[in-house]
Amino acid sequence: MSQEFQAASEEAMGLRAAIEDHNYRYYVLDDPSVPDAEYDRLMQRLRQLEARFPDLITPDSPTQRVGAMPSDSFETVEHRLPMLSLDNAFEEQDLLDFDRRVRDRLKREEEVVYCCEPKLDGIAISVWYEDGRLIRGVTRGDGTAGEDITPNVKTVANIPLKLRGEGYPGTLEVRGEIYLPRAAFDAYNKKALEKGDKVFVNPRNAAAGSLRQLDPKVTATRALEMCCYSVGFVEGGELPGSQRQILEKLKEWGLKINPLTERVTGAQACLEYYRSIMQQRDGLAYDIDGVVFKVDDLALQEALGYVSRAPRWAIAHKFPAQEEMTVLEAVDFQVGRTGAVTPVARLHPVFVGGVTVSNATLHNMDEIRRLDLHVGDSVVIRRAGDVIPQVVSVVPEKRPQNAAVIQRPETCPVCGSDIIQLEGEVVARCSGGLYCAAQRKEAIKHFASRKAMDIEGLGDKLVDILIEKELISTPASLFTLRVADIAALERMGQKSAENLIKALEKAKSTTLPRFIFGLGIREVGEATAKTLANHFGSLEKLQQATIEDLEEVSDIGPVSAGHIKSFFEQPHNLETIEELRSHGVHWQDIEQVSREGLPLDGQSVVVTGTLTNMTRDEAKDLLVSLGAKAAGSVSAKTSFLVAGEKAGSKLTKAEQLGVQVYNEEAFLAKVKEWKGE
Ligand code: 9MJ
Repeated sequence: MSQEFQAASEEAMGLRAAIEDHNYRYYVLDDPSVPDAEYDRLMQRLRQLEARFPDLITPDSPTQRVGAMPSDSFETVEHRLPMLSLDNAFEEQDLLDFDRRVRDRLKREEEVVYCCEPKLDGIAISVWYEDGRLIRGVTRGDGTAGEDITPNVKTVANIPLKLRGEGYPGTLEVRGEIYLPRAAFDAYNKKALEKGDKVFVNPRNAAAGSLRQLDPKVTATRALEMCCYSVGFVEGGELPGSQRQILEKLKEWGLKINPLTERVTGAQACLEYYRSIMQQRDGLAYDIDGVVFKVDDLALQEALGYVSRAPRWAIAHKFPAQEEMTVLEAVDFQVGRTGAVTPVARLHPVFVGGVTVSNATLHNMDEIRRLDLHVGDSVVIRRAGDVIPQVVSVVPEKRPQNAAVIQRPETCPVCGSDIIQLEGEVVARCSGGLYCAAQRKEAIKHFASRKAMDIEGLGDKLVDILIEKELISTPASLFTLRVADIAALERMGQKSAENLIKALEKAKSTTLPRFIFGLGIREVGEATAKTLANHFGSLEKLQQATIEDLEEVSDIGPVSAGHIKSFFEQPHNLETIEELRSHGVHWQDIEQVSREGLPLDGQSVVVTGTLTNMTRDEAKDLLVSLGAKAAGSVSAKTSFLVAGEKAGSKLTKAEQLGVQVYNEEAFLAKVKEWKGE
């Protein structure tokens, strides 16, 4: 036996064991530990070895059967016709080779017509209809036999229990994919997280888990859908002669087919279809992992026939994987503007979702515990669309012995201040405030940003450098910068230094809402800053506002009111504001319209619930134009409450406090009265 054969034999054995293991986890436990791309690679490698050394092929090699064993908790039924899988194309060349093989076999040079379909990433299912009535739903299983999950299939809302129209064969087996739309997946996981239940790593596992429920009532809650793509066993009737026409028939009979299905001519048109669907991928309501091309003409399909696992007349052209496996090399803790300490995964670089990823957010320590993440772990990374990369799971069997538990530091990695996590909060914060360079940096970046002071040319990188060189330390110190300081920095010339100083000069003339937003008070975003500016009219009035005054502002609740109050209680914040003013930062106060003489002068009002004749904001504007102050919450000082439909806690509170309540009708009548109409 050659040494090469011996090595190949050992490798094949290892691959088979690993693949069997993954199959078990995937099909039986609904809990795969590696991404599909990794599984595909193992299979691909095993096929390669077996092709090279055919003696290595064993009857039970995973390459010799279609899928994996069904679990024994449902009854196993044999498929009348096997449910085949599809060969994969990963590169454009693979697809061109496929088209070449098809034409060679058919001995024709003219181009072939293909039916092109998005490849849904769900669970393959066979659904039987007898005389138009659904009698059975079976999973694909190993392709030869699957599990009878009829009660569960019947809960899938878009599968008709009785076919529509006429002309369907007496016996009709329809095949397709059951999947969970992304929105339903997100909603399910959000709830599961809140309840402390197990979350699903992706929509396909959620669909699998939902279909394998022994209690169909549970399946019924999961918002599953089915999309059909072919027929299996047919008796007692005729079907049309092409894939595309069969799909149209299925649609007539009430079964969902994919609306993005297209009939095209030739391999180049297939590649165009592939590119077009890839562009639409992120905007679709469901996950797809590629497209499928099928020779459209059934007579040609028959002429082409099958190889053991798959038809010769179809191929799946896969998209680049959105999930990949890599190694977690370290976890760093980053400090944000408000001191929030966020763990960040440093990864061995991996190509996923079309880019190389080396960092992923881990959100907080709860997330690290939920994932049971250790440094050194192999992890599954998902990057879909423009969403930031996520760590979706750990591959436990790949954990090295020296894998380290991840602990949050006790003190800030940047300034050394204590890190504090308040009871009941998931976020831990550095207590250093503006003493902490990280928080200072973020505060300055926020202050300079477009929607705040809009200092052109002062990007994040430059702020980092200016802080590191100790040229600035607070937003106010920006205005002490001189051309020479900046020009001396690496990659900054005289010209860009002059431009920055000009931009700083220009930014000094600002508006009150921008200035308030730029201060970076917690929970005070752009919209709230505007509301505060309009309500109080000047920074002085805002600074002097009590919690009660603040809570009277529409949309300010007790939490934001508390943050605003404590911001203006910190001496260093007041110093920064004074300094900014002394450097010439200025704005115009907002003139407070005199309310004197208006019918609602001196009254504080609250609007809640849904109004039918106007929006809540329009009602508030109307009240303000009549001299009232529109507040966000009900207190003993509230003059009256306007309560629309579905009013909740504010109405209850008003009733408890004996505050006057108007429903919409009474309110509109009152408005007429106030206006003297
Ligand atoms: C999916 N998954 O969307 C097939 N598929 O056809 C489509 N799968 C298929 N076709 C024959 N659109 C076997 C599998």
